[in-house]
Amino acid sequence: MITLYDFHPLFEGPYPTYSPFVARVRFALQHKGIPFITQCVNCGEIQAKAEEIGAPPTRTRPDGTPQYTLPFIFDSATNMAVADSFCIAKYLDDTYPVSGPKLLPDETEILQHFFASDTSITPMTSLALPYRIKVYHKLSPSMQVDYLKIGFPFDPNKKLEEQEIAEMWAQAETALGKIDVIMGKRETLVREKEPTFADEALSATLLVIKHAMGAESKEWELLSSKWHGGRWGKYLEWLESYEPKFCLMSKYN
Ligand SMILES: N[C@@H](CCC(=O)N[C@@H](CS)C(=O)NCC(=O)O)C(=O)O
Repeated sequence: MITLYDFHPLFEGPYPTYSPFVARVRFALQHKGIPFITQCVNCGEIQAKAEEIGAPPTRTRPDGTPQYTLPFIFDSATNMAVADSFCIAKYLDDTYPVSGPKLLPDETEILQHFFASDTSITPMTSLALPYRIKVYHKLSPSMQVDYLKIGFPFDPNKKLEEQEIAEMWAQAETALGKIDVIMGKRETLVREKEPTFADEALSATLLVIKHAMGAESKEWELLSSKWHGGRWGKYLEWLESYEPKFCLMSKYN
């Protein structure tokens, strides 16, 4: 059985995680129909938990020390711990080749890696500050202290002006507009009718924007049903509801 290590869920719906990187892996496991359980980790416990299960660091801090990040998984069937969303998707393809769609077909792997680690995140970049402020205020006081120690530094009590939010929102529209132009009439990024890791990365970004603005907000309504012909709402819905044939599904727990 696979254990996925995630932050404590903060939002409603089938994908309540607040990390876009964990959301990709939740999509990946769900799309491949691989049963899994979730273990929640506080921001301050990431390194200790990773070291406990043998998950490697995913990058190096500016001071040269190793940095551990969520998501990571532990697979009791193989006794393997894997960190980093892309490496996890590759591990799932390699270890469970007949389960659900292949997320990283060989000839697409490098370009998918580039897209997932760069372009897929750009629609969220300008909204990262309001999102972090929102997440901060949903956490318990002790979790808030640890949350301020990860990611970029920010003032959780900063009041953003309407004009500032409008500008951030306009930047998100521009970033998504570039992806819209490149996708053209295609409904997916790689393969018709079946998700790949690139789709999971982009839809995780959309999901986090939905969390950031609120599923009922006028901003999300605009993005999901009006921007770029209303394609993004349908795209996210497809990725959220995709069920592989002949595979067991696993619920969030
Ligand atoms: N390349 C990693 C990035 C993961 C990442 O940045 N995770 C964040 C949470 S969204 C994290 O754990 N940050 C911990 C820290 O900054 O110390 C992946 O794709 O999994």
